Amino acid sequence: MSFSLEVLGWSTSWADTFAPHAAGGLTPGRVARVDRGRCDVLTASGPVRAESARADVCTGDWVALSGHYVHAVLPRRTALVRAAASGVSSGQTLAANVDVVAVVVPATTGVDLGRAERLLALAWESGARPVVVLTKTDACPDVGGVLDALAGAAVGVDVLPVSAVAGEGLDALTAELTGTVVLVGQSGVGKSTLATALTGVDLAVQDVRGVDGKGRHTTVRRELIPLRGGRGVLIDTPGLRGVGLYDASDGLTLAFADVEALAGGCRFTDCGHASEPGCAVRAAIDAGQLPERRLESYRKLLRENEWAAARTDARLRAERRRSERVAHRQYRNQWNRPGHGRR
Ligand SMILES: Nc1nc2c(ncn2[C@@H]2O[C@H](COP(=O)(O)OP(=O)(O)OP(=O)(O)O)[C@@H](O)[C@H]2O)c(=O)[nH]1
Ligand SMILES: [Mg+2]
Ligand SMILES: [Zn+2]
Repeated sequence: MSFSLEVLGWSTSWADTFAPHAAGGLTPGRVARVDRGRCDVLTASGPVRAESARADVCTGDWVALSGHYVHAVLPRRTALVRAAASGVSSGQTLAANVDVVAVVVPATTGVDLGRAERLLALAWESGARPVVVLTKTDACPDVGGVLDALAGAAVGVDVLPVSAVAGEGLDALTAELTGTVVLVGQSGVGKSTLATALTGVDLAVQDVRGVDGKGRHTTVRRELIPLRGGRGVLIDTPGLRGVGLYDASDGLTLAFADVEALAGGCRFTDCGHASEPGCAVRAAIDAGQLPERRLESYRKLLRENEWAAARTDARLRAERRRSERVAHRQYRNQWNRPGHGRR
């Protein structure tokens, strides 16, 4: 099985970036999946199982291969990054070089808008274009109501209802998806079922942890697969439980563009939208134009993001202190060596 690099997203601009590696006789390829120091790389002459232990590779990366060895990772143009597991103040890249981040939300009454907003902030921050995919519409008695609710949370973002089971909405969704598309969302929301419908590759049996008591397969690895019709590639991801924001202040501003626009009309530039006079945000809430929930959600995510940023700063400071101590010790040891007369 071989791939045209263009189908995988290769372009003249990637070729330019790759030029120095091409001059060195290296092969370009795109990382389809990563597991413990190895990865599957799709190249023009087929998939290559490559050694990547010393490279920081992620699904979606373009790499320069020297035989079966990842020699270099091309700089990422976009990246979907979340805060790594709690207690670690660093980011974890979920997918690299994506054009569209599809936030997958199941159609159920009482849809979790806060979770959608959090994922949309992450999606905006990546530099890719976010969309919301509302799955399982066949199982929801009030899709219209859910769409109305989502419209207030997914501001400036298309919301596309689909049912992979009934085969509804797939054409409209396909039309929106070009380039590299990543599906993100909680476990069980229907990402792999949708990915199977969009790629024709059965992702429910590809790389999953088997079937649980409810009769479903859980994805355990990120996987890049060409979309049907050569329009791009899809990355299916394991369900996200905790999605911490990581350095996502731009993403938050974009995800809450409606609140930001209103805030521009407040009398005070540092308005807290509490009880200040001339607060345009409060006025919109009082007039029923902005749900109070949305402002609260924005505040919560902003606080979380600031806290994460402070933690990152603290870690960087600690690292600097550590390296200063090491340098100091080396300096001292140098002077403590016999022959320096300072015992
Ligand atoms: N009714 C209905 N059920 C669906 C639809 N799509 C998926 N499901 C069901 O939802 C369950 C979970 O689907 P998956 O596609 O495995 O979900 P996932 O998001 O990939 O889950 P993880 O891999 O754990 O993250 C399965 O039992 C599917 O059959 C749909 O359009 N309608
Ligand atoms: Mg899955
Ligand atoms: Zn205000």
